[in-house]
Parts: sequence; structure tokens; C-alpha cells
Amino acid sequence: MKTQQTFPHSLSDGTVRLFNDQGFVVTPDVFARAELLTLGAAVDDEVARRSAHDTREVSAKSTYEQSFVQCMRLWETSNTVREFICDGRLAGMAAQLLRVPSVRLWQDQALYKESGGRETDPHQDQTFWPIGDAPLVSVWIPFDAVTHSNGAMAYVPESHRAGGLKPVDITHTTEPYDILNDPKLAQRTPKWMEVDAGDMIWHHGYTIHQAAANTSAATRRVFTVVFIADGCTRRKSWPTFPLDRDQVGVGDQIAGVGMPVLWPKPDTVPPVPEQQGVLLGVQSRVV
Ligand SMILES: O=C(O)CCC(=O)C(=O)O
Repeated sequence: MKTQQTFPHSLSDGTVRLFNDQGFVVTPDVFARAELLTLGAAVDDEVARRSAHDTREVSAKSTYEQSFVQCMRLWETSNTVREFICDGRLAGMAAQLLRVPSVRLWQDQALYKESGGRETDPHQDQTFWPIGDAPLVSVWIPFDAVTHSNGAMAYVPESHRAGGLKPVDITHTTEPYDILNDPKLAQRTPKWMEVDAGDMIWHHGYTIHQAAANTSAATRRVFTVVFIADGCTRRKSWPTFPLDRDQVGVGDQIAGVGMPVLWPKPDTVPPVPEQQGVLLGVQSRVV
């Protein structure tokens, strides 16, 4: 049996309460400046390598692709990213915010909003996946200062209390649901969050959030990681890359090489799955 671990980055009661009350919270100074530069450079390399073949202008891309260049599961292709994600800091913070003893990695991704990139439509993350009410938290890590003009995020306070609303098709394959006008919302005014490099914003899986368009000359460089409480089960059968890859059926506990327990911190950095998904764009089906 593992002895109880102390959190490498301990959160105050106020931070945990704020997250649970309003559905999002900012945590400054988790990574030292030099660490942020190292992580940013590793993510830059991955995005450059994975998207090198795509030379289209933003305006020539699909509506979804105009929101960001998306590269998923960098922990599987970059040792540097893997070490950051698995070092217990982010996962320990996720466990504290969710008030659970143990969390697994659900996914990580780079979301690079190009100059001229459009807004990210308001949505909830959790309804994308067949995981019911599993405790879920996402951390949004910008590598540069983010303002409204280069793609800041906005969150609807307390919207996580509404639970799962109608899913929003942010891919624009169908008309996206106007979630900000959902009758179940007590508040519907998003709060814009301009943050410095080094600040991280955490949001609950049901918190409605969106991002502004990037009207600046530079790419908005952001990396996100999503954690799910350990011990949850798959609820529905619709195709879901991490669950299908690890052959998690409906009713099975969510577990597998692709979704390792990261808090408590594993004794060694977990191995990566043999099979990878598409390197650019959304990973939805196992091919
Ligand atoms: O960065 C963005 O534009 C959107 C981010 C987002 O939707 C998320 O992190 O869940």
C-alpha cells in the first residue's frame, strides 16, 4: 500500500472553495519561469512537427480549424511534456480542486490560436464524453500573456452547477447550440480572464467557457491538461478515443495505459500506449 503523499503544490482552502463555488479559478506561479519556457519550447516543437505539412492560410481552414491548431496527447510523443504532466504538481492540484483522493489523465492538448483565428464557441467539455457526472477538471496553461485581443478565455460563473446541458458542436458539423441562452442557467454573463504567462486557469468539466478571436499578430500559445477522478465508469457507447483505445466498455471502470493514474504520483513515469491517434486535429475514433 502506498503511504500518503504530500502535495508538491498545496492549494489554499480559499482557492479550492472558489473553484467549487464559481467553477473556475486562477493559480499563479506553479511553474518557475524557466520551466514554463522549457515546456513552451517542447509544445512549440510538437505543434511545429505535427502541423508542418499543413500550409493553409487560416481563412482556408474549416470553421473549427480556424479556432485553433489542435495537437492532442503530446505526453505520448514528447518526453519533456510527459515529465511535466507526470511530476505530480498538476495532478495533485487537480485532486485537491476536485476533492478526490486520486486522478487519472484524461487528455492533454496544445490549442494554438493563430493570428486571425476565430473565437472558440461557448461550450461545456464534459458533455463531449460518455462519462456522466465524473469529477473532471481542466487546466489551461498559456505560455504568453493573454488578453481579449489575442484569445483570452471567459467562463460563466456557477454554470457548472447546472450539470450537463445540451452538447455544443464546436466543430460546426452541425449548428452549435446557443448554450449561453440555456434556460437552466442562473447566470449567463461570461467573465473574461486576462492572465499573465505563468498563470493557469482551472475549470470544472461542466463550466461553460469560450475564447475570444485572436486579432493580434502572434499565435496564442496554450497547453491544456484534463484530469478525471479515478474510479469512474463509462456510461455510453459513442466513439471516444481514449476509452476505445483501452477497450473500456459501457459500465467498465475508466482505466488503461492511455489514462494513467497521476495522483498519487506514480513511482516511475508511466509508459505511453503503443497505438497513437491522429497527430493533428481532434482524436475521436481509433483508426
Ligand atoms: O483555448 C481555447 O480556445 C479553448 C479552450 C477550451 O475550450 C478548453 O480548454 O476546454
